[in-house]
Amino acid sequence: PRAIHLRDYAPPAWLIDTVDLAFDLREGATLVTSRLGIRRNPARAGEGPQPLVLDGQDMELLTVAVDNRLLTSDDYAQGPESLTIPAPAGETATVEIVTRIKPEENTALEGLYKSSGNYCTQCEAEGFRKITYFQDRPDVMAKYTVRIEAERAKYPVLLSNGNLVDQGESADGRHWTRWDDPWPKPCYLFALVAGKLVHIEDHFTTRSGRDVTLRIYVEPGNEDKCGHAMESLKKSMKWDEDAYGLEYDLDIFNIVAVGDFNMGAMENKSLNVFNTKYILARPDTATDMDFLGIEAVVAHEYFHNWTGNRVTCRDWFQLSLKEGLTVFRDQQFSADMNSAPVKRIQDVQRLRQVQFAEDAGPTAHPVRPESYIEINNFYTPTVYEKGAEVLRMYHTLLGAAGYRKGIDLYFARHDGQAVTTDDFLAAMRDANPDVSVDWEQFRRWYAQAGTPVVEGEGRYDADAKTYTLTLRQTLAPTPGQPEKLPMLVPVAMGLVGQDGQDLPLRLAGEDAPAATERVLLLTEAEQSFTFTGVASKPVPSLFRGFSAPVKLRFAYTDGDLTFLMANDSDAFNRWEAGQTLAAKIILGLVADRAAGRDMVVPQGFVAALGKALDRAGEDTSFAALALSLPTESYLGQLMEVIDVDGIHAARDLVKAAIGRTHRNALLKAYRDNADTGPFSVSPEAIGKRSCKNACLAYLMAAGDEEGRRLCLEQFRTAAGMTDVITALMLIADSDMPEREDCLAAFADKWKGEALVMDKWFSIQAMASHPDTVKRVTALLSHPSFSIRNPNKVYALVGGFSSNPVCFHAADGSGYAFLADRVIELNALNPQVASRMVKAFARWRKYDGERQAAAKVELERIAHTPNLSRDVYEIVARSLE
Ligand code: BAL
Ligand code: ZN
Repeated sequence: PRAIHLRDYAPPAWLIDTVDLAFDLREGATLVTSRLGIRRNPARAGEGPQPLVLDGQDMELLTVAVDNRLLTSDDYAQGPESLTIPAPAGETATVEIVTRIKPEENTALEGLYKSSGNYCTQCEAEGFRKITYFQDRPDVMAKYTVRIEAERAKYPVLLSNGNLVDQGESADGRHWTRWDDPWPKPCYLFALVAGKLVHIEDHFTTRSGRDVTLRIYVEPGNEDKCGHAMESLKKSMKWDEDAYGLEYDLDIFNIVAVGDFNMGAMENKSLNVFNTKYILARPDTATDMDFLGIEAVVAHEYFHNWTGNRVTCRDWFQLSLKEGLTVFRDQQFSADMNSAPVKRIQDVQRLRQVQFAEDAGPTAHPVRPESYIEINNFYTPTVYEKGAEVLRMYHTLLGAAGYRKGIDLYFARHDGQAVTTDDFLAAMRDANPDVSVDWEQFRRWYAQAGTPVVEGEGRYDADAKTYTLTLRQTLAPTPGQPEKLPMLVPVAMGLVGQDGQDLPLRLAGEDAPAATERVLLLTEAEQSFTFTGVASKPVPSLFRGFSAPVKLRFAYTDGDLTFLMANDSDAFNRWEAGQTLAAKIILGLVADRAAGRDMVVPQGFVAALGKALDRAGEDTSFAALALSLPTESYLGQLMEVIDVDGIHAARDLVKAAIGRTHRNALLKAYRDNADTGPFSVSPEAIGKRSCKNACLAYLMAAGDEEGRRLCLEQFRTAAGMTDVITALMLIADSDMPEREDCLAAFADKWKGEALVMDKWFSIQAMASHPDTVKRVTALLSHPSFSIRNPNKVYALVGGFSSNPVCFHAADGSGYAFLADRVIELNALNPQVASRMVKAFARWRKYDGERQAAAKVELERIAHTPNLSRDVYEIVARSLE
């Protein structure tokens, strides 16, 4: 397969101004007629006549006409993935193409396909080329009209982008609708839905008085699970007006939820298509995390209407232009709707878990990649989550008002255009001429892959009353980037005095003390900052709010960390201090075990966690996070060679010690937070549930009899899914005799609810039992499982491949299981196969025996006939 390079970008020879599509949906063969109004691109005026080269795949070409003249097959050239039409004579032309496609056979779920008997589309990134021949690239923006015709009884609802402008009946029980989207858009935002769907409806009045009809379409029976998504949509629309001054631009906004969907959701203009996972929620079927996920994803897709749709990407290397920005916007929104520190901690947990891991492996790539083989492989944590951190750094460097000026200038300059991350940076820079930031250096956040490491040390001079902070940054080589330059790293920080209060911060040479928190700019490989007038030795609090996506290595003592846990005025860093201490303790135990020494949990650490428990009543959500230990996979990232069993054993031992030592306090906190009143997803109610369940987990880890009784009781009697599923997860991970009965009872109750059954699959896949691989293999034949449904694959196969112990079983059985699934999926759904194979990417971080087993499986996949571009790219990079 051929790589595509950013450096080869050239504007298209032809622009497409209008697209008129007609879909004749019929089982077995759907006809698509596409009428394109094309125009020579003035940007390439000097180059003489250019042919019109269109992308197309997996379809039958029936006819091609240019300016109403039918071409013969001698007139055009058809390649396996293209159609080349000789240069039309004039400056403009009309091209009409008729193709036949078979959505019923489309298991890749890209282009037009069927889900539960309904037609739907997914065109980003390059699905439109499976519907009709087209210049399938985001810098070709056109106005669309769409006619859809289908059998009325089976497909009463026929939707596309924009406004419904006409509808009627045809012969043979068929009917049709016509849609007109007045906003020019790239084809990846095209959408069509046809099916037997019901909807809920609401309205939103924009700040300029436009009445927008909001509809959420679902399969019949799910109407009662759409309320939270609708509320989230209305909140998003209001928030975007208030926070960004951005208003909705049509009279209708439709969402359709489908059960078979590769991604979470898709921001098609005015017709968002969602994975049911991010729409459907009822207290008894969805967890608090599900509710929060729905709020965030509904907001994310809505926010794309401006950041992505009105201003889109010039090419797919610019994906983070819309994704990094839109993730940052949805993070800001969720922080405003819920607890800001809790949201920040959760976002950083995710960044570390998935993005830092990506940055440290063979698939590391910059936020703006330089090349790709398959663009679907670049919808990554780096483009999304690290991209959002880059946006957050603009915000940190410019302040809220400066950031907003940059955003306003970006839209003033680029509304209706397809642009680059450089254009975005230029708008931020030009709107803030007084801010002294080296923007060329800042640009390296887009260009250089890898997670910078910042090492630091502090020196207090008691006589001079100065404190000197020295910071050093390094960035390790990543594939294709052996040499790196220093980054511009914003370090939000404070100095915490011995009384626990933040000290005024005056750098040498400054007159008056500045505030007690400031942002230092680390721009050199090594830099020192000397603070004056520091009365006594402080403890530095660095990267407050996680002000840059780096790894900090600072020589804190256990005492410093315990002090920061209790005193740091920055909530994020209070949590961070606890995590750093926990990681240090657990990895120390891992080393003891590896050296054959007894593992003894230090009582100081257990006592420090007890203090967090004592303060649980002050902020329950924060307490739940403060009580949680770093995950096994994150701990693995901190080791040279990941000691799978050692990490698991040490972490379990620490959990059990905490559970035993603080038994009474845990039981009390559990009971204090047991009653959350009538169901609500308020931050308070969620906080109480997460605190209670964190306590239960420790009691279960200690094998406490009362804890076990409470867990069973919670599983059997709780009304909400958060409590039920947490209890079931703890039971499934235990050796309790009730384990099998509980799992069976849950499946029996929920067998009709696909999303709930996904939870059941993933709980079993993630249990750290020796029989997990056998169980997961057996579950492939369960009537509720289907390898063709992405959510099921993510739950069972994806759940298993994130199981830190069983997937990495020393005998290689976990690796063999995954390889079998990847090979099976490769033929059905390459995108999903590729997501699954990424679990192998960090195979070189494990011991020799595991490396050998993983390599065998990667090579087996590499030799699979008809390997998709998607899987090939990941496997090839992994084996390099
Ligand atoms: N654009 C793909 C789905 C999303 O990021 O919103
Ligand atoms: Zn997005």
